[in-house]
Amino acid sequence: MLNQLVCPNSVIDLSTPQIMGILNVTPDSFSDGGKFADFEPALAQVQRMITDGATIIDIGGESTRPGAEEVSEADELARVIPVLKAIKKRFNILVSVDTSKAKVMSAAIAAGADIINDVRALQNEGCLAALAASNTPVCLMHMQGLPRTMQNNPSYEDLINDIIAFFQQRINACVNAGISRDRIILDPGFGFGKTLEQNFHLLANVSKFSSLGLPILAGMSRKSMIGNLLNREVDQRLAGSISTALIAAQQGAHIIRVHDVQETADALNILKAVTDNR
Ligand code: PT1
Repeated sequence: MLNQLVCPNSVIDLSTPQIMGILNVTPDSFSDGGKFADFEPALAQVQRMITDGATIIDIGGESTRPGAEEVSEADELARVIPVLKAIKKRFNILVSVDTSKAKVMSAAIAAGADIINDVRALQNEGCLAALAASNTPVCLMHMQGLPRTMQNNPSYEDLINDIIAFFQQRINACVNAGISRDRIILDPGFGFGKTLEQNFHLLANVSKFSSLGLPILAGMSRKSMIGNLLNREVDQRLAGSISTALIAAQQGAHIIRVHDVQETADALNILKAVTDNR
């Protein structure tokens, strides 16, 4: 039974869907990256997400939304590691670090990261080795192309089967590198090289990924698939975001990555009451 995920210093209960709260660590979040007081707004946001029901906080220093440019290793380290340390010092909460760079992964693991979340599924140089040197779980996400150009004409032979084949290939690469299967989380990558119709086909078929026997993570919060379907700007996508979260959870997604933790927790608690009283 797929009921938990073992991290080096804790265990994540996966018997009900868990909320991963998104913490934005963009360059302008701090006036002067380094001084502890500069993290107070970020720490206040973490406190709120914990109170609202998040069990994992996801921090990332590289924007991966469509069109985004890559960021240097030095900039990413400077953005992520100090805030990670500050969070782990103040709170007893699991933290995942959203990165595709081996050096950032190693530094994050050394600084107490509980999960590595890689939208490039450990395909960059040195990443398999960085994870193999630890016991930290990793989320392998599917993306076609790279953020800057991924929305230019994405195409698949068969969307779901192509993603499953990609997962099998990356699971094999992990296991061959010494990362055991029970440390792997899978994410089909909503919005990463997929058309509007493909994103909704993916949402309709989240349950298919259960055949791989690993935890599933889904992230659709405030994304273009919601905005373009409903014709809503990014600050008007809450109802759409909650709806997608619930549809994924109902199909067995284990971890839902969201901005709006309190509202998503309410929706998931409604689902839990239905499930518990079936
Ligand atoms: C995700 C994810 C992520 N999404 C995981 N990590 C982002 N594991 C960052 C849009 O279409 O789904 N899973 N890390 C954010 N990326 C995007 C992509 C943001 C697309 C917005 C869009 O608007």
